[in-house]
Amino acid sequence: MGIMTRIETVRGDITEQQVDAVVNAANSSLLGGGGVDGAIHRKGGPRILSECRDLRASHYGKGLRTGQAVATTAGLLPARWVIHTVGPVWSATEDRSELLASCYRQSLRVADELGAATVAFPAISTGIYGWPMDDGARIAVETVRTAETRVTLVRFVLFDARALEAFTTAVG
Ligand code: AR6
Repeated sequence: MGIMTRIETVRGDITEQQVDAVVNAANSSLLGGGGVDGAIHRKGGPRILSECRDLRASHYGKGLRTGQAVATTAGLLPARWVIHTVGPVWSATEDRSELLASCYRQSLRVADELGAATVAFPAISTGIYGWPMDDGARIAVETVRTAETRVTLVRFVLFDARALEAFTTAVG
């Protein structure tokens, strides 16, 4: 199934992607933050936050766990849905790679549930959460490549030249 998934890397802003779903590098509160999360809520408008609040109240009283993913609509963004996932904070002493892989896998699972065929991902955990870019890129690409999904296009949207190079190298 994953063999049907085309992978591309572009330099750009996740909020501007014309795809079915964009993935948000959120935190467990689902109530916003900086980086990608801040940009998505700023450009997407208050509807997204209001749906996140409803999700907290109905299903995630303690917050969304690291490695999990959940969808809202996309408000004013060109995409139809935002898939919020919580990356792990980088640790030098504990291997949290499986949690980072889980973010990509669970986001694709949610995309399948929504019927989203095209999905844009940021480089989850590589900003405020401190994950080394090359390793984050390797995990992202390996996980998408081996995922069982009906998603036909995964676009990695990288904010700067350095991140674009890391992901392009990982795609090979
Ligand atoms: N489009 C694409 N990539 C971006 C954008 C953008 N608009 N803005 C930043 N990046 P981060 P994290 C890159 O910090 O590390 C928030 O406060 C950025 O350069 O957004 O998972 C949340 O609420 C980096 O390479 O996410 C959490 O508390 C990558 O996207 C926490 O940050 C991810 O950086 C999550 O930290």
